[in-house]
Amino acid sequence: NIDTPWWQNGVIYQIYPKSFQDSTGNGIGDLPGIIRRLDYLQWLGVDAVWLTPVYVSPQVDNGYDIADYCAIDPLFGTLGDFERLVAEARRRHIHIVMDMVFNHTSTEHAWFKAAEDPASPYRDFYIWRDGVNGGPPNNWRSKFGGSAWQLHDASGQYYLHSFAVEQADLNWENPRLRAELKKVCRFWADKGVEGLRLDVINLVSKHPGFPDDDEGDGRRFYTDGPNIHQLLQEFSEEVFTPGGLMTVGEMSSTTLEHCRRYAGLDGKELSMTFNFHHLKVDYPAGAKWTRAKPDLILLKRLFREWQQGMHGQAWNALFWCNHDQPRIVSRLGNDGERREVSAKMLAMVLHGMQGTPFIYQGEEIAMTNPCFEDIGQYRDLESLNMFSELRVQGRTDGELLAILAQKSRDNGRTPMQWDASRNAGFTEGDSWIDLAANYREINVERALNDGNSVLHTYQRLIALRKRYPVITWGDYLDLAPEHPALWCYRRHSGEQTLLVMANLGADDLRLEEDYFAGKTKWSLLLSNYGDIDRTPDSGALRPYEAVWWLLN
Ligand code: TEU
Repeated sequence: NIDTPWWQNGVIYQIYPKSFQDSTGNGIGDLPGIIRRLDYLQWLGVDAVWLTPVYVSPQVDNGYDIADYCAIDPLFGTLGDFERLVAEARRRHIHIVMDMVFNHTSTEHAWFKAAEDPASPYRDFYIWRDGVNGGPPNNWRSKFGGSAWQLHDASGQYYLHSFAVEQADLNWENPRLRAELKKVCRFWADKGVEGLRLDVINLVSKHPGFPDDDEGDGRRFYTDGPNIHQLLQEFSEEVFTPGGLMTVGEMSSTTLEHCRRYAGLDGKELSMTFNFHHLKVDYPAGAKWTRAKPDLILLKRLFREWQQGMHGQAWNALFWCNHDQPRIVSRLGNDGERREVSAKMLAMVLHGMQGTPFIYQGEEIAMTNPCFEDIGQYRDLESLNMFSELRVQGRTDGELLAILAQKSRDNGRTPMQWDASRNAGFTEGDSWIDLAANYREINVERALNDGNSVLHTYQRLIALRKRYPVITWGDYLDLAPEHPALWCYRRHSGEQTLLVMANLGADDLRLEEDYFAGKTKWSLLLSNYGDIDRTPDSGALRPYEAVWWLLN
């Protein structure tokens, strides 16, 4: 209905500009390159595009270390290119969502340069503390390894950096700092931006007194800090709501209770939240840097808890992939001979749920992890830091490369595979990062020409969400929660019932129960095996088979 905001039954496509489309031949994707691909995104049917940062940055953390929030880095083009992108997207009814990295700036930012002088009014834009016993103020660890504190020799104090040394945390207790960040939001809203993705936004309220992290591994960061909700309410009242901005908060290590408030339907804070619990089912005891098989029962339980816990209260952002995560077909599917059918299955499971689905560039053609074999192919500082840190602890290069091949953030950062030409049509120059070697077989051009491709399945799923309100508004009931391989859930609202059935495994699956409740009036909406005459009583699912049924 007309008063449903666009993001409640729409789909958002995430672009990592550095790896999407290069237009200058320098091997790095850019804004004019994105404009060239808008017709493709319109064909796909997405409602919005989220760009990860394209602001002025030294690129230590690929743009998440920002040196000027209101200027486009020449690497990606000009502000004029951005304004053209907004206009061209709007012509195609595509909203633009920008990435706001407000927990920290680059140490090259003018604010930080000024703040290096203790007498500067910008000093308390950041978090400075005296050392303790000749060492850092506490035992907090950076997400990228090492202490979260860096000694600033000139002033003799330490500054906090939850991420890289070159990413200094901002002091959100300072109202003057918050006023500057509100101006940044308004600057981009005035340029036609209609949504904001808020980077690690639940880290910005720091625990007063900065006590040692005596429980965790020093990396608890004290997420969901004491006044985080007030801070978000302030931004919502003063900027997000008046600007009509969609907001999606990236919530690192958070809880369902917090997200019911962060993403509450009352609109007091944000529109929706990303949480990451479902993408840690292959982190045994929370350890990312290990090779591990995913726990699929836990995966279903987490989705069940969040779907039911948020239903009618708050709004989920649904995703499998992003620029920090490995490719989902390699992680939870089968990126070998059953790549396409397993990728379609994973898409069908996610897109049948309540929330706003995000599609990360390349996910729609089932791009795989690149399986780099040499540490020299990696670019991500989190991965490179991990490699050197664990090597010192005696792990062999072979072991570490095997872990990186499964867990590195670079798995999602290889260039978009457009066609079978050199560098998959991404660049005519030398790419900043290697492409996956399979781009001649896995690319958009080939998928467009194959009506049974993963790409066409994504296009159908996006259209189905618009056609059946039960997908947007229905409740969620898992019909086989303890089954090790069957994922079968029911969505119901008003007079519509959708049944999603999926075989998560590589073997045929016999269905023991009658999940159709004896009803015979089910019609087949979608099958990843391309069936059109399937009936509900088949009693079995083929490997990675997924089916959507609608009760008439
Ligand atoms: O990511 C937040 C974050 O914690 C990531 O480091 C990710 O969760 C982790 O690497 C998974 O192990 C955001 C951005 O998405 C990421 O690209 C940035 O590096 C990070 O914040 C700092 O801005």
